[in-house]
Amino acid sequence: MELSSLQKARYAYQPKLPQMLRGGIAEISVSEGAETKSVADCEKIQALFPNTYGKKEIVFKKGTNTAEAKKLNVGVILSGGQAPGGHNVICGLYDALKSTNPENQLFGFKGGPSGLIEDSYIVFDDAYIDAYRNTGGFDIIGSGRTKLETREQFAIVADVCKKHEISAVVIIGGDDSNTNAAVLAEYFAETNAGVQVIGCPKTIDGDLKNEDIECSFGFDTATKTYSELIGNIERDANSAKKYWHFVKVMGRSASHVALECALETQPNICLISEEVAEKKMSLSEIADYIADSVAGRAAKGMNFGVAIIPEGVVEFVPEFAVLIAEINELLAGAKADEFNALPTWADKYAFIEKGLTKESMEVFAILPQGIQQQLFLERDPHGNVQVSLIESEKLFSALVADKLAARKAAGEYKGKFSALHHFLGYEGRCAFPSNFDADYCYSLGYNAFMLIQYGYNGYLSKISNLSKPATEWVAGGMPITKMMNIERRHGEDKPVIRKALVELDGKPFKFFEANREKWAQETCYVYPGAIQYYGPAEVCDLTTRTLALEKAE
Ligand code: FBP
Repeated sequence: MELSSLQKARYAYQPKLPQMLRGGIAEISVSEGAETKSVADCEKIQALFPNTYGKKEIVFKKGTNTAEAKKLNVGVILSGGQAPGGHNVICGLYDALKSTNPENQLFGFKGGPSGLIEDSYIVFDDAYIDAYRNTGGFDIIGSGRTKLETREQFAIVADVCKKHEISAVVIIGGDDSNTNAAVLAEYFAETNAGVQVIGCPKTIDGDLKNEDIECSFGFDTATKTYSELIGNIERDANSAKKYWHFVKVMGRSASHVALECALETQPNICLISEEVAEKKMSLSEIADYIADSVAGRAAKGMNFGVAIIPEGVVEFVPEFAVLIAEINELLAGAKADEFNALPTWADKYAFIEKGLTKESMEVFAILPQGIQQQLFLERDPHGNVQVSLIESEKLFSALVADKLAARKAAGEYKGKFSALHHFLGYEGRCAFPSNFDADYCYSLGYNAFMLIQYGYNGYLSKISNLSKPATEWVAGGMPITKMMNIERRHGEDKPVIRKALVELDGKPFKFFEANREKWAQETCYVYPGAIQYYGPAEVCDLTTRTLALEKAE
């Protein structure tokens, strides 16, 4: 493989650890805090996790290491969507493991959780690990979205661990994967399997966040990458002065990514899905809101602008959610075949008109034909609409164009509206990790080893105080059950880690809310430029605006 100059240079970067993890494993001791309880539904969670519930929060500190330095084999998996820094979690884990005892072995199970079931693995060595230090992507061992959730699967994992004398598994994943990590930890405890499970918080979406997890890794790099591109688009818009750019950004459900990008770049418009749901906004109201900015700017001679659209927004529009539910119902079972057999779109449209309620048909009718067809033609294997494939950036620009045409006809608008569309998603998920993510991830991995060495099971590797320099970060662990509550999923009550949506009374949203009117009518763009890896710390080690605002004293 040919290496870029940056890749070679990044190999040499030494990630920063919190002070308490520096100076060698022999000098790290542990301090146990209070017993924990889950954020809600305590009795139910306790009943489901009798062996791992209520354990103590722990913090590492400088002191004599009292853990037994026995030989250890550890397994690790990457789970779910890529997030910059995943390689460094593995590097930190590997370095801690090997510095304790060079005989220790790290098994990387390939292709995500399925690697554990299929016993597909590699054993890392220095040369292999060194080729991935401080790099983006998950290609070190690959990832996957298979869920580890049944007792049959757990029994296979126990056998695989036994075969390789693995006494701990590190699961690097999002809310679902860490939920499954907690269930697996409970299974191992109940069956005395002699295997510990440690989770690490990953996802660019930023929705694995709570009072213990200040942010998931990958969010920093992904939002900086998107913000660079949005800043470039803003500069182009401000140069050419002839286009409105509609930029959809990744984030399956929560709008943390969109909000952070807006805080970084100050676009004219940024939709926040959680606000759309809270205010029960209709598609027409959202389109009017954007059209007001387009028209206001046009009146001042500015026929250009930038609008950020969060990936998941349509699901948060109440009338759209009802429409999707009705379409799923309309095409359930054999009715899908009947629909697919209809020869023309006109025939299909008549079928749809007959099957939807009047209200949903009104919503359907205002959609551009391309989106209407997407809703019916591109469905998942269960026949459901694939909401994530809906090109919402095109949807909103089309709805805005309709609004503006109506305003023009009424003599209320005289501008020009020419829209361009972008989707920023995969280009941010595997970028070289920022210094923040490189440091944070390496620390998470190193810290995961400390939790293993001290014998903890069902814990999340926790690094906090993240808005401060890395030396002041705090390393420790939190029982995963503390973050759980009961939620209804697919018709069943399930213990899960609560997904964190954007808080409308939180400081990041409040800051955005206080400024957005000005951004909508004027041109207040900020051009963040590329991620800086070398240079002054105030440029290179900057955290996200979200974290800085949340932790502002
Ligand atoms: P995770 O929650 O697994 O970290 O993945 C998040 C994400 O990147 C979303 O932003 C996006 O909607 C989704 O994955 C895309 O999934 P896929 O990689 O399967 O296309």
